[in-house]
Amino acid sequence: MVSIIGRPSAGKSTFLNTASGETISIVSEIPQTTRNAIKGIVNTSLGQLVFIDTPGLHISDKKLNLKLTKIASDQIKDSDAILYILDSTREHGEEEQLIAKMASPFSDKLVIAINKTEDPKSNAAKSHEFIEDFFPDFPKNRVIEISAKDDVNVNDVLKALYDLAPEAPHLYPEEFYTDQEVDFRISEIIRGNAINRLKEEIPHAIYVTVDHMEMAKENLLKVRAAIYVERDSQKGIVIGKGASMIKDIRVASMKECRKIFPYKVDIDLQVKVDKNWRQKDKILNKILR
Ligand SMILES: Nc1nc2c(ncn2[C@@H]2O[C@H](COP(=O)(O)OP(=O)(O)OP(=O)(O)O)[C@@H](O)[C@H]2O)c(=O)[nH]1
Ligand SMILES: [Mg+2]
Repeated sequence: MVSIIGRPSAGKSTFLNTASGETISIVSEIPQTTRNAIKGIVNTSLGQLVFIDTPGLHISDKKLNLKLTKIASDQIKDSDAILYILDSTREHGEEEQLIAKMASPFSDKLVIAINKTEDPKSNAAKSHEFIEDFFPDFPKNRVIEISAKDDVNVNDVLKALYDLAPEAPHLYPEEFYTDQEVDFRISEIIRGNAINRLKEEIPHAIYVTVDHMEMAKENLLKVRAAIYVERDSQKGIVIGKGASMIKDIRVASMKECRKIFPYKVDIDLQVKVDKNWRQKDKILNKILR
């Protein structure tokens, strides 16, 4: 069991998708895209690694952020190894220091990946300095420069993790690449398509529910789902002019489902308002599993 940790937008979900060769976890430019501890399973000739993609750790005292941070910190203790991903295109500020401090007691089971090194803005030398400051005497072979997006050195990270992993029977059958239920995957696909089309404050203001699923035919799953926003004014933005935005989200989500499920998925998608849901424990407990 490997927990992936790092700041929001460091590339944790991108790493998981590249390592597994599947779209397990949604990726976007918007920080704090991942909200749940999502499992991705990687099987190679060396064995099985079960990754837990955690929400990016972010300093804030807002309820949603506190819950996200707790999800990540709970995972660290329970895992056999930790993959800490640093974004080498950004300054390593206070937030990064807090994560490094949180990870430092676990340096025996840690692999550090310096990500986005293919980007012209990358400053890997600075990242190495940062690592030397916070993890003195850390083994050099467990610090790896990568590009999660372009699949550079991702295999080397896997090898370093296999070296740390205990020998044990497989936790999942080899054909599994995630443990997510169908309804959760569909709701994440819809959320991913929504946040990648919406800008500014909207991505954080949405959550998605799948309210009903039914195999209508042998090869057709019918789904009723809803995108919730926080305010009436946001509803119009998600629906779009002449309902064009919601239609785009629906069609793209159905296409994506078609690629991963062995049947067609027909989605009936509505937009609803749940005022200030980010402050409601009941909703947070439902969507942050
Ligand atoms: N240039 C470059 N961009 C990357 C790389 N890996 C990820 N990104 C981009 O960084 C952004 C964030 O990626 P995610 O994988 O969603 O990051 P995350 O760490 O899972 O973020 P949260 O879930 O919000 O914590 C996306 O726009 C990715 O395309 C990389 O190797 N190089
Ligand atoms: Mg993520």
